[in-house]
This record gives sequence, structure tokens and C-alpha cells, in this order.
Amino acid sequence: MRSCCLQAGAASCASRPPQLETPFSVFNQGAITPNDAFFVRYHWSGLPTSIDGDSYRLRVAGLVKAPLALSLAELKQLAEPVDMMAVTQCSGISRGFFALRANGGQQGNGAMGNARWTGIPLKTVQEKAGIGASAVQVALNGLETSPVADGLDFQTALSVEHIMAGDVLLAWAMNGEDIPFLTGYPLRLIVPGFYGTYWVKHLSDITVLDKPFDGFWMSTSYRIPDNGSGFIEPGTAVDKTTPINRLNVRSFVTSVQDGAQVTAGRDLALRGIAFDGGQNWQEAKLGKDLGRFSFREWTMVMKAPRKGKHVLMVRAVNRIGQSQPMKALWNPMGYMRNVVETTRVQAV
Ligand SMILES: Nc1nc2c(c(=O)[nH]1)N[C@H]1C(S)=C(S)[C@@H](COP(=O)(O)O)O[C@H]1N2
Ligand SMILES: [Mo]
Repeated sequence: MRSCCLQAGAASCASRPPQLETPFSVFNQGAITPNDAFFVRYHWSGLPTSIDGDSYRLRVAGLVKAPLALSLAELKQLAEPVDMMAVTQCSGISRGFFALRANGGQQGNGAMGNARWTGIPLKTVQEKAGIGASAVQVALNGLETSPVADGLDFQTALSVEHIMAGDVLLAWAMNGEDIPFLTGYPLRLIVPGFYGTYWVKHLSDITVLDKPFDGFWMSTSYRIPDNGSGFIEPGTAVDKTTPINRLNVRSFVTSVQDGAQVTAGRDLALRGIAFDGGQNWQEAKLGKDLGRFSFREWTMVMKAPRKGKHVLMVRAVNRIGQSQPMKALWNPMGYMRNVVETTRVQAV
């Protein structure tokens, strides 16, 4: 595809940006989330309604020896393409389930997805531009703008060190097709193991900086308590914060819905998904390993449940012993929810 648009003749977005969650049943169909069911989230409604893949350029500027303006064709020539399975999850996923309300979109569990991304390491482009020795961070901006004059443009930043580690990708394909418009056509940043806020869509500008980026979405928003866990007791004060970063451990039952009826006395096959910020799973009954940043399917059999109510719980533990709390942990922005999920079933 040479260009992509929202819808033929679409005028522009309404005053609110599109927010779509993946229907939860999709997660039971496999470890890969299909392109047409992938959740969508934007901060501002000022999206372009069509993007021409031929005239698109990725600009690299700031503290570099040679500023760049690369076409998609040039980018694809820069290095051998890399394929990577990786989960993205909105920082505020499941926020709507907190008993103590947290500000922001009241999301359910559908603000996540796992896909196979194809692209080249951002590191390759940085090396081509030649990063200055005093470079500290890289600011990342996409094509959309705020519809209001004083709106704070959505930009995030990553450390030079993180990018130079090599696993951050500039991706043009998702599950073998061009990245769909609302998922970031024509180029999206893939930051494996990190929350969605860094996965900038319609990436157009990369600016190398000699100090930490001070834009609103890094300096004020998307920050968590800087206390190791990122959580605090409701009602206590937060003294220091740090930008949200790695995904924590999470798992779900996908085959049975909360409140479902099942047959008493007959084995109940259960399946689901689990993931974390890039550690490997150690437990048995796991599905195919699609890589350490991917969803991992799991299955098990619940031996002939007796008649009556049962509560199913799923809990993942990674290789270094990190797991999920039994009671939801909290922070003022409602980020990073990873409580052990419960699915109630009635055996009849
Ligand atoms: N250009 C752009 N990229 C963006 C955002 C945005 O508002 N604009 N939101 C970020 C956030 S907070 C999330 S959770 C993910 C959502 O990705 P998706 O829409 O593909 O699900 O995109 C990230 N990248
Ligand atoms: Mo997000």
C-alpha cells in the first residue's frame, strides 16, 4: 500500500480522539492479536485523515552529525528487517476497575495486544545520523497534533542507552501487513517490554537531546511513584516520581467468562494468556514460546468441578520470581494494574 487513510472522504475526527478496546474474546483465539481487532488509543483528535506513504519522511535532528529525512523506501534499505513479537499495553489498562477512582480513560482489560512487528532497529538510524557524545535522550513525535491551540503535543522520550541496546524498532509492518492507519501507519516505534506510551504511532520526528526531555507527557504525565514497585497505599503522599517503564507480570483466563455456567462433574479445559516485561516463564503447560516480549498461551484442566460456585484465579510467576498481587495495588493515575484476576463460574 502506498498510502493509507481513515475512511474515504472522512472529514476529520470529532473533538475526542478514537479509543477502542479489543473485545476480550479475541484473546482466546490465539496469542496474536489480529490487526483489525487491535485496541486503539490517542491523546489528541488532530489526526491526519490520510498519509501518503511516498512523501512521508522520518526526520532525525538535534544533537546529530548529519540530520536525516528518510523515506520509507530508504528506511527499508538501511538494514536487514527484524521480526519481533511484542505486547503493548496502555499504562491505564484496567484502570476502570479500581474501587478508588483514578483520573483518565476508564479502561477495561482490552487495552492490550500482541503482534509480530517488522522493521529495523532505531539504533541503525541513530548510528547513521551520528549521535553527539553528550546525547542523553531522544524525543519522539508523531504526525498528529492537538486540535486546541494550547494543547500539549503528544511526545515521549527514551534514553540513548535504551535505544543503543538495540531492541527498539522502527516498524512498518504488523502481522505481515502494512501497519493499519489507527495503529500507526506508516511507521511506529516498538519498545518491547515497555508500556504503550512509548510506542509512538505515525512517528515523524526524532530529536536527539543533551538533557532529559521536559515535555508534559514525560515530565508530568505517565509518571509512577519512584519507590521500586510504582504503587502506594491510597491516601499516602507521593514524594518522588519516575517515568512509567516496564510492563509488570500479568495473566488472564480467556476461555471462560466471569459468571459463566460450566458442567459439574466434567473436566473443564481452561486456557489463557500471560506476559511480563521480558522475562521468561518457568511453569509448565505453557503454549509455544513466541519470544520473551510476547503473549504466552497456557492451558490446564480443572478436574471435574463439583456442582456449585467456583472461583478461578490465574497467577503468573516469571523466572526471577516476580508475580502478581492478590489485592489490586494502586497509584494516583491508576497505572500498571496487575492484580490476580478472578473468574467466577457456576457448575451445574
Ligand atoms: N502518535 C501517537 N502515538 C501514540 C499515542 C498517541 O496519542 N499518539 N498514544 C500512545 C499510547 S498512551 C498508547 S497506549 C499506544 C496505543 O497504541 P494503539 O493505538 O496501537 O493501541 O499508542 C501510543 N502511541
Ligand atoms: Mo496509553
